[in-house]
Amino acid sequence: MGQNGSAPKGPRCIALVGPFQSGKTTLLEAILARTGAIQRQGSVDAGTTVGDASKEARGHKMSVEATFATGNFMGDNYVFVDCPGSIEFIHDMRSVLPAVDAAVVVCEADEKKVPQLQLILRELEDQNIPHFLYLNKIDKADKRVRETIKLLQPASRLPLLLRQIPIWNGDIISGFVDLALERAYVYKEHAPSEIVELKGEDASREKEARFTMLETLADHDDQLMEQLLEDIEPPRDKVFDDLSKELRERMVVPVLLGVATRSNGVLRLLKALRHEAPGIAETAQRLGVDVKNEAVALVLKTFHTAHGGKMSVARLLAGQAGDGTTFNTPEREAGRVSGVFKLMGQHFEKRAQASPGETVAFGKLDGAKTGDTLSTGKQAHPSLIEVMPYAPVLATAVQAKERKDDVKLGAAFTKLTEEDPSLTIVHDAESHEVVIWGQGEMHLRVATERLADRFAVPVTTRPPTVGYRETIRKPINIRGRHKKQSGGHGQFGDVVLEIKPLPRGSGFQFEERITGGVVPRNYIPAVEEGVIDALKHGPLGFTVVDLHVALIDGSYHTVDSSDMAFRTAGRIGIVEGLPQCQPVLLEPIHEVEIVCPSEATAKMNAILSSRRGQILGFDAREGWPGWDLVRAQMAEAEIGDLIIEVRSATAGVGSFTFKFDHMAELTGRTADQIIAARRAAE
Ligand SMILES: Nc1nc2c(ncn2[C@@H]2O[C@H](COP(=O)(O)OP(=O)(O)OP(=O)(O)O)[C@@H](O)[C@H]2O)c(=O)[nH]1
Ligand SMILES: [Mg+2]
Repeated sequence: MGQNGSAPKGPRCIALVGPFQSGKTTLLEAILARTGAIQRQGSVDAGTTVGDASKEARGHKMSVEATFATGNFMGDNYVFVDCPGSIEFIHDMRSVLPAVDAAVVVCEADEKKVPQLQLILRELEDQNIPHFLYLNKIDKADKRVRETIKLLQPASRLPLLLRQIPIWNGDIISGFVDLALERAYVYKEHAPSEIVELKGEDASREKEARFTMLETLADHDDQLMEQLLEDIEPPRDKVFDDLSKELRERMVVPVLLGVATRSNGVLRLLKALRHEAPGIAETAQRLGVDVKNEAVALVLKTFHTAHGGKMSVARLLAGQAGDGTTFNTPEREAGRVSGVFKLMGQHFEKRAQASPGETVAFGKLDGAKTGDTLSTGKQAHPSLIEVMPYAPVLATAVQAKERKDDVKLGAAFTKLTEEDPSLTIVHDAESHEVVIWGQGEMHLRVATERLADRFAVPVTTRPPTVGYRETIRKPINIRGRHKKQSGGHGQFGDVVLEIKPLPRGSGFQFEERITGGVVPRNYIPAVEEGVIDALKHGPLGFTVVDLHVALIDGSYHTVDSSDMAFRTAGRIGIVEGLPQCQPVLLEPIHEVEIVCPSEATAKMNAILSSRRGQILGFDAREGWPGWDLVRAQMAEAEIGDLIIEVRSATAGVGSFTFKFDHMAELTGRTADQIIAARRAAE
């Protein structure tokens, strides 16, 4: 496919991804200005960009969700999706990637961001998504581009293919040479670069760099290899064909240079997308869309408008869809489209029906969720992608600031998790807390801000209660006697209980060994109830577990005994008995698996030891060269904010999963503090 040849026509969807703060939102702004979608390029620092328009994003000066913006370039319709860079908000990128034709990975010449880059490239490699690298912020470059490529290459499994070299003016990059076109350009601020003569040292550097580019391309093209060996200059169209083919077949990652804040390198990027990136036909094929006269769409994001209407941002992969189209998912009815909208950041505009390849918002698909495959055929189209659950790493307990908002809070949670599937809401039956689980500190902060800003339910937060328990270490026999004689009917129950510790994880067992009817059969269940009741709140303040209670003796009164009296007697036995059984605190211990770049493994070691962690072993992380996996056992209380330390020791990329393992005895100062805190809270 030559520069002027049969580039795919029609609507495209392009993701802008990349490490934290690399300039994606700025690049989107530059693209929109360049394509005339907006009058003037705004800036992140001034809070005037199309992306990051929500209160939370502006407030934190970072992207916290994907922004969709529509533009037109040389007659084709494009939707660009500006994805957040922080790993805590990676869910929005994951939901969008499967449906895009290509991604532009915006990155910087910054060694610290290489692991993040690797993480993102992984996603693209695993999902077979063609991608360019846009090496941004070259206005701040302090190294040679070739060195930067060397620095970044380990993050990519595919070879990075430098397509442009900079023109230096002293210490400043003032323009670039395009190695495929063999033309030199000087950058103009907020205007297309100007062609200049390629001469002198730049011309010889160009020859050398172009040869390197062609050599890489020739790795997958024997004919080109022959031409290079025989010193034959390959025709320009042939080079463009190879560039396009090798991008689409995921053999190389072309690298372009730029300065997003000044809109430098943006036109070349757009042209490369236009001529080289695949279009909807190829993308539908990659996804395995089965086109049989029906509309098929993938839901990329869900949001609720200020007036409460649900919007499903979707890419139409085949067929037509408009007002009144009824969509289904493989599992359920998605609903009837009420309104098709063009997206421009937080603004959406009603438009006519959508055609294949277009990315729009559909109104009122109440049964649709992010990740759903929508279709209109008699039989629902099978799911195109597998939606993976998100492992949460941090939790906060939340409560409506005002009691009257409790009901509203429930509805707000539904919308919140619809918009962000990487949040999980858990109602803890024991502590009566509502806990939000998420991907990190900022993620949870933004979630609570959204509850207030978007859904009008201000909340207070606090750390969730740890699931402590207590048990006993010594057996005892004890009498529980309840006798009341207050005129008229009295109350009488009398039991003897044998209380014994059980091994960890046994829970609670009850047994009756009454002989001779000293406690009549019909009262025995009441005794057990009384015991269970008392075990909910042991002498240390926690639920008592891992013990065996036997009813071994007792007495009754023909008139005054009752279920109630025996229940009380059972409870008294436990309340009076347990303090004599050497009660001890139990804390939940989890098995934790931390993944991190190998440079950070020693730091993980230190973090784990400082948090009473027991390291079980280190391994190389399977399939992840340069990464380690550290396994440890750790107390739940220490896992609480572990992610904050892990992230700060790994430039934001480390993470972990955890799973309950066992309860362990806890004594000493830490235990005393926990017990005292519990008493104070009660
Ligand atoms: N010097 C320079 N600064 C830039 C350039 N592009 C972006 N910036 C600055 O880098 C900072 C981050 O830019 P954003 O566009 O918000 O980056 P982002 O990748 O969208 O950030 P997240 O979405 O939060 O990951 C802002 O202060 C920008 O002004 C550039 O080309 N040169
Ligand atoms: Mg951004």
